[in-house]
Amino acid sequence: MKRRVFIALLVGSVAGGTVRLLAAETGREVSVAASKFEFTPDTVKAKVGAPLTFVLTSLDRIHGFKMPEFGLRTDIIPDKETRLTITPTKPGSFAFFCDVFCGDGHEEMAGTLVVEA
Ligand SMILES: [Cu+2]
Repeated sequence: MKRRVFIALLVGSVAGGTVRLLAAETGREVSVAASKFEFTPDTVKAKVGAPLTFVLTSLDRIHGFKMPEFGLRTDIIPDKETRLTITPTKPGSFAFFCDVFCGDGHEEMAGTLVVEA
């Protein structure tokens, strides 16, 4: 009897691990193109608890992609896809912006991640 309970727990924990593994995957993908001096699109929607992968490309030069609320940043390099996966844990609007100086309009180069519950 004890042995049967132990096996049931083992299966349960393996199943739980699989679910966590899936949740850690890339989820929905959203392509965002960086160019002087904008992100296209500049508004991206996400859902709490659902992984979202930004697929970042640059149309001209090196840009940056920074999301302070998520503690993330990356360079966006021309002719290369840069992927960044997040799993939002709370609803709200969160800024992302370029943090590599790219010219006179650099300060305006920003967008918003809108996370819905
Ligand atoms: Cu810039």
